[in-house]
Amino acid sequence: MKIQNVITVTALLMAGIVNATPIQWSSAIGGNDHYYEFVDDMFNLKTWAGAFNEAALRSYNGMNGYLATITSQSEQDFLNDVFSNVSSDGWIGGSDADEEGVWKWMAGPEAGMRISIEAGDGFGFSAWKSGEPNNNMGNEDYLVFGWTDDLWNDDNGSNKKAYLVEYSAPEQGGSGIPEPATLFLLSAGLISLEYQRRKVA
Ligand SMILES: [Ca+2]
Ligand SMILES: [Ca+2]
Repeated sequence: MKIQNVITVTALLMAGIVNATPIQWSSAIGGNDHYYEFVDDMFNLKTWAGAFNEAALRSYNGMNGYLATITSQSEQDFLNDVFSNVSSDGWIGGSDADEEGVWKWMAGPEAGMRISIEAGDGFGFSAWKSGEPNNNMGNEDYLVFGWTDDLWNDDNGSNKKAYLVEYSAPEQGGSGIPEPATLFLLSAGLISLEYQRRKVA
């Protein structure tokens, strides 16, 4: 192998997997004490549903992981600040797959909580890019955080490199078992993975 190729491969390997220690949004600075981890792995592309399932299987210091829910401007600002060096778009936990135009958080303590789609609609926080959500091609039901402009877009859910995990203690509502109503738990695959996790826990 040419030396140039070796250098290229080594650089790709070093750049390929960014898996830092989760970072806490501590109550000392007005946070919720949850931890956040940006999982960026070019060798393991994930659909939104795949990222949803992977996040639910992660844990940190006894806290359960889930695809992140960003429910306030201060939470959004904290994440923008902490992950300011991130350049990959990453899945977060919102979807309108159940009902077109009805955006909800699908995971974590806020599972089922509505997400605002326009100012004044009376629902929770959102940080959409201008013109989003646009349900482009009639087929965009999954929420992605765009780290170049720190704003959100609805996307068709196909493969991306990265996703954002949030961790919270069970008493904070961070159950490792997503809401039964959550469509994706009902897939045999996730039930099987959950079973395996319990066996090793
Ligand atoms: Ca959250
Ligand atoms: Ca869109």
